[in-house]
Amino acid sequence: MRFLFTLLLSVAAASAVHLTAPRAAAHDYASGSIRIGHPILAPPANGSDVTAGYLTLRNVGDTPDRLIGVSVVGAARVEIHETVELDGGVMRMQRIEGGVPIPAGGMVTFAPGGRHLMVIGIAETLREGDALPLVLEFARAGRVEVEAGVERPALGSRRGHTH
Ligand SMILES: [Cu+2]
Repeated sequence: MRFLFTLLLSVAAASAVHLTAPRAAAHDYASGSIRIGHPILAPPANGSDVTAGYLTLRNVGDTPDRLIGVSVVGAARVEIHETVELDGGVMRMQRIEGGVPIPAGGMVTFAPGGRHLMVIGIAETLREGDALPLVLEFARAGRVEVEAGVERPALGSRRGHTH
């Protein structure tokens, strides 16, 4: 775990010196009652095959749904993690098991400093402006493939990758 810790700190450090690339408008997707907002992957540190992914999930229906599976084409696996702040301000990352509920009329945010996708074993070197297919599977809305652009997250990147 120490290796991963060091790696992720260097992701945060590397992100801090990236120039902001010009971006097209945020891209959004729909499947059934689920709206998927602006899926992105943070640019990995040089040589790293691990990074974090962020997006928003909105349920515009009147029935609860659940995110039950995530994969990225070109990565070995994706875990759902949550960054929590312990007593004394120490940040720790933990894996969320059993999927993520999306309440009827509710929104679930994956963002730096909180819940995020941990993308592990990325086969190719990713740079800002690249994109990978991200496959989300919902209990009700089913399976949907979106495009996750490689982009530096806008908010709270200082805290995004601290274990
Ligand atoms: Cu994580």
